Amino acid sequence: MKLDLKMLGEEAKRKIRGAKNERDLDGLRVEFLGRKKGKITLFLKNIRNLPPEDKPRQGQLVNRLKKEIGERILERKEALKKGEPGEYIDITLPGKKPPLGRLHPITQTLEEIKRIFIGLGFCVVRGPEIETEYYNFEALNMPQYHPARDEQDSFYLEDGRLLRTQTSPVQIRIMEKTSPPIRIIAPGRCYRRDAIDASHFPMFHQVEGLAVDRDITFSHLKGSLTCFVYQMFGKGTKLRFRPSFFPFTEPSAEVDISCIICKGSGCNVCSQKGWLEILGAGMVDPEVFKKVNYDPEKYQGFAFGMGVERICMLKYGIDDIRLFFQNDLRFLRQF
Ligand code: 2NL
Repeated sequence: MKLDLKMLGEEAKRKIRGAKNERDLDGLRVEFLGRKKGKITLFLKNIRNLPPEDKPRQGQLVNRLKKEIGERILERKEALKKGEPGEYIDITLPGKKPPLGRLHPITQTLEEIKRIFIGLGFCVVRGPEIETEYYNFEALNMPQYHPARDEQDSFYLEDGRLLRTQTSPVQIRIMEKTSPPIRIIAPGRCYRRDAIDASHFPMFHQVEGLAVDRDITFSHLKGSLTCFVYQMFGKGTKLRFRPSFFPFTEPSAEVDISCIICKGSGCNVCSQKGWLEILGAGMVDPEVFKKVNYDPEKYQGFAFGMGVERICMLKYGIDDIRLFFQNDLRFLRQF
């Protein structure tokens, strides 16, 4: 009985604190103190059924509560008139969890690539996204009228400069300023006038790498890229170097890894080939060294370039590059 009265008191006080206007409070007065069916009034009426020795004590308790609730209703009315906020805030409730952000999957992949090459002794370098034709093409052994320089393929500015189509110009700029040995990676945004489809987007990210020293060989390239692949895709991944061509490397190779889905037996992801192309690489062409005043008789170098979106798609089994740029949280929250 005592406990019920206490709980009733708490209920009444809570509701009074939460009342938003005078009408709420009038309703509460009826609910608790109403002459006929008020919840506290009923307690008072019930006293006559109690054993005689309990009557005085209980009567005192109920009357005290009745008085207190009456006073609180009046107090709250005054407070509302003064414009105090109608809502009662329970500061003991746990707070709302703020939604946690995360890094974009491309940023995460970029960070992972950087971490691996930093571990191999490479430095991270940056350069401008707007380049001259000299740095973007000529210094890379792509002279005027080279097919890769087609205006249809690049975003040109009115002044003849263009958005870089790869991050190699950054490495040219570093070589101009620094003498060997160098070991650098150049991550960043690149731009090409490609029609958008599942594997092409006009803006994408690339990481290029370059190592120049005396006696650098193709073996150094194979060792470095094998180490990268083992860390990025797992120790059990196989690598395959296929002969290829780039104007800025000779010899050149395209590097495949054994399909991370079927492990080489053939599936949809690798189009039944068992292999996935992940990057291009080669030994720096002597013509490139001449452009930056390095003596090709004295120095050798290896270089490679990879698309970050492609690496990320292969690592996580994503089949459409456009997902990276639509900012759909249902996609982004999965990383
Ligand atoms: C690809 C692969 C590649 C390079 C980039 C490079 C940079 C300098 C000198 C020589 Cl400064 N090479 N970068 C080399 C081989 C491949 O990119 O698939 N590109 C379209």
